Amino acid sequence: MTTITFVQGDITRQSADAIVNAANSSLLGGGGVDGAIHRRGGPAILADCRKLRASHYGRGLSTGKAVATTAGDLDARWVIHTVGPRFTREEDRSELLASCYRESLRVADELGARTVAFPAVSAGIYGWPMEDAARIAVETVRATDTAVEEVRFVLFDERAYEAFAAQLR
Ligand code: AR6
Repeated sequence: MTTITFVQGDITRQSADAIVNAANSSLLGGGGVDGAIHRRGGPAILADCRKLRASHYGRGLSTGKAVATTAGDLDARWVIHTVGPRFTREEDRSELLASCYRESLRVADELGARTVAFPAVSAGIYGWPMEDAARIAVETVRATDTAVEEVRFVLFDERAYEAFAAQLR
């Protein structure tokens, strides 16, 4: 039984077994939550990402996939990096966004993570409308069979928090 919780705040301040990063396929960092995770987590995360690139993801991590590294100095054991789709009105990429949540939980299960913190993947720089991003996130987690006991959505601002919390009502 997975409990879904919502908090407003900075995901890099959370304590959890795994913290999910809204990364890009290069795995080499970026802005938004990705930049924040690398800044606060320190260089060990990037070092792990570089190793993964060299060993498995020379062409980058595909959209909708997820992979784990150390969490460095964060209060977590792992960071799970997932690559959300960019939003576009020309094509429905919802399935790729849903895949980010499913794949992240699959990786969490492989690791044995019991608590996993997620940001609103794709809902920042990648432009996904927040209400739709929230619906896909919550519906997908609810429909996923996982041993993770707590999925915590960590929403950066009040608007994001409200959009996610509205999914419970
Ligand atoms: N804690 C929690 N949520 C945060 C934080 C934080 N510290 N910082 C931002 N958010 P984004 P994306 C929220 O842009 O849309 C990067 O350059 C933010 O307000 O981080 O998936 C990557 O390298 C928004 O609601 O990720 C990629 O190139 C949500 O996190 C690209 O951005 C996601 O916003 C990925 O874009």
